[in-house]
Amino acid sequence: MKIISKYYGSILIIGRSNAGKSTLLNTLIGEKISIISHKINTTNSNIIGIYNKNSYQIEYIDTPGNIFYNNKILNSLKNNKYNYIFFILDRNRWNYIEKKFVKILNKITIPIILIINKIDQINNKNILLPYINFLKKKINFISLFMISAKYKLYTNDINNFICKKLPKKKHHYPSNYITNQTKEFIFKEIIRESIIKYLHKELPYLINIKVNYIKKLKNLLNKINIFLLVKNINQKKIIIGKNGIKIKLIKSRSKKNIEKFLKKKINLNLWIKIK
Ligand SMILES: Nc1nc2c(ncn2[C@@H]2O[C@H](COP(=O)(O)OP(=O)(O)OP(=O)(O)O)[C@@H](O)[C@H]2O)c(=O)[nH]1
Ligand SMILES: [Mg+2]
Repeated sequence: MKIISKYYGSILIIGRSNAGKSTLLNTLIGEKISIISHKINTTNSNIIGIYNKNSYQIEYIDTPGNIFYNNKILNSLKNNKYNYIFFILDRNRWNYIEKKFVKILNKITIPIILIINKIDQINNKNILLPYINFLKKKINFISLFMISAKYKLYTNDINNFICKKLPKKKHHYPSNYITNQTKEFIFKEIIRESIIKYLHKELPYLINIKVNYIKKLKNLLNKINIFLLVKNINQKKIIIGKNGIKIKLIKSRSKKNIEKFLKKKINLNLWIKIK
């Protein structure tokens, strides 16, 4: 019997908030598992996406933009838990935030892969060569990709490149897994994404979301009950919006995206409760 070798590796994706880390994770996996928005601090915990192809398996870990005070992530970097690090740059944006990342990265031994994202938004491509020369002086990286995570430009190259660089190792997840998050967690994240989209300022970060997922028998629709727990009546009124418009938008967008994720219709109920 022929024994097929397996290859496995783990990659941490870091970079400033809004650089497109979650967008890239979703593109690499080919499914939306990490939420995205144009506002900052969208991702608030590590999200794992798993890429499977034949004998290769890659664990991609999406992080929140602000990792500077996150001891768990900082320590994991020191402990060489990852095979590679993707440092995502938002076009040629380089200021004190990137400098803070470089300070951390220059202290560790994990190989770094630089990714310049949103190249679809760089009209003057002449800036790229000097920028790359500048980056070479700032940071020690083994490879560089220029991509558009949103429009899936050159993103396939990344998976192919990493597959070739993976060590021979047993797979960590079953081959049909795309994430290790529970369905309830993903539903919660989808709802949070809609809340961030339709509500302003800090309110989305104050709402506590509870999900109750009830699987029904064959012919009946699975039911998802969602509770948005808020502190006071004012917060409740803001979420409901004038004539209930906000809550309707949050509900219909969440339902649509959960159905897209599950690839089936659901019955979704949403309640706002004051704690
Ligand atoms: N034009 C363009 N927009 C992009 C690209 N990649 C991501 N975006 C947009 O950039 C914004 C931020 O994307 P996210 O993926 O949420 O960024 P993030 O780095 O995960 O942000 P945090 O979770 O807050 O750390 C969203 O509006 C995306 O649609 C790209 O390649 N091109
Ligand atoms: Mg994110």
